[in-house]
Amino acid sequence: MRAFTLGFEAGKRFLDDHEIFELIEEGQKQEWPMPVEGPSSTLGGLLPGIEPFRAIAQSVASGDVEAAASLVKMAVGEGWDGLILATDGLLKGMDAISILYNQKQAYVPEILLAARALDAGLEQCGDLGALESKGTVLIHTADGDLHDIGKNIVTAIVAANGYRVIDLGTSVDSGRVLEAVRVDRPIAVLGSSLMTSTRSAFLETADLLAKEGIEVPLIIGGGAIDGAFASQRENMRYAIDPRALVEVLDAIARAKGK
Ligand code: B12
Repeated sequence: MRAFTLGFEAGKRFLDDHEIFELIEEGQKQEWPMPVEGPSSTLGGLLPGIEPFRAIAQSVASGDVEAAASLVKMAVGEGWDGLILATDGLLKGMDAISILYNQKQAYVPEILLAARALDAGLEQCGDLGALESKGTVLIHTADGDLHDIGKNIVTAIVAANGYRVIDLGTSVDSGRVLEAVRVDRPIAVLGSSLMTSTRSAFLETADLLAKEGIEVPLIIGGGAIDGAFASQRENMRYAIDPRALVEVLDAIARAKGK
């Protein structure tokens, strides 16, 4: 059994077909905020230039679950490293569809289908979480925030880099984080927030940990977070993406002699 399971929470897949179709209907009624200004991109221009990464990324970006699984399986069979296929292929596809979304050339259901293809591809990457544990980390999304695709990707990458990741789920309040920190004694708490309305929950969590004399760092990321926001508390840090996060965690683990 892997230490993480992308797209599942408490044993439940995050959205079933019925829920995705409901979202499509809902999305057609919704006014989404305007996209980020800038030149529009094409999918091809956003994908990696070399194979097998390009085809794998394309299968994710186009939400093709079967292709993602079979292309990764084939590449693993040819001797490619599962972690490289994940970071340089599968995740690049997810990045591409996110950029198209920002330019209003893709919509929420396409992001959700891409997340499924990513999940199917990761399943074929081998036992990414089976490395020696460098320490335990807790992950959660900010209180009020239900966006979990990014959190699940971060979970997969951090686990693949040798950490035991305990996923507290979505919309987790500071009291629950404190409780888990006391039980699991992590080397870091990770927080994801995609909404500006929910990110202030991290200030509350950072304050509660400090008030209780707990020295564990709260490392935050996601679309609603930047360095300026994180710098508001001494025990809070920002990581721009999962790779930068792994570097920070490795430094913490090294300082602890791991
Ligand atoms: C998919 C989606 C949804 C899905 C979520 C499904 C799910 N299971 O997650 C649904 C449809 C449910 C949804 C609902 C809503 N959404 Co929404 N959603 C999105 C969307 C389109 C994509 C997010 C996503 O998954 N991206 C793909 C992943 C891979 O990227 P990511 O999350 O950014 O994660 C990466 C990095 O940020 C980073 N990262 C993430 N977390 C962390 C943590 C750490 C520690 C680190 C180091 C890195 C890191 O690493 C990840 C991998 O590279 C975004 C638009 C966007 N461009 O982001 C809007 C967006 C986030 N949603 C938005 C809004 C407003 C809502 C709703 C309020 C809409 C509504 N009217 O109901 C609700 C809120 C529900 C709630 N209470 O949380 C806004 C937020 C605006 C803001 N700045 O506050 C956005 C930005 C859309 C927009 N342009 O306005 N949403």
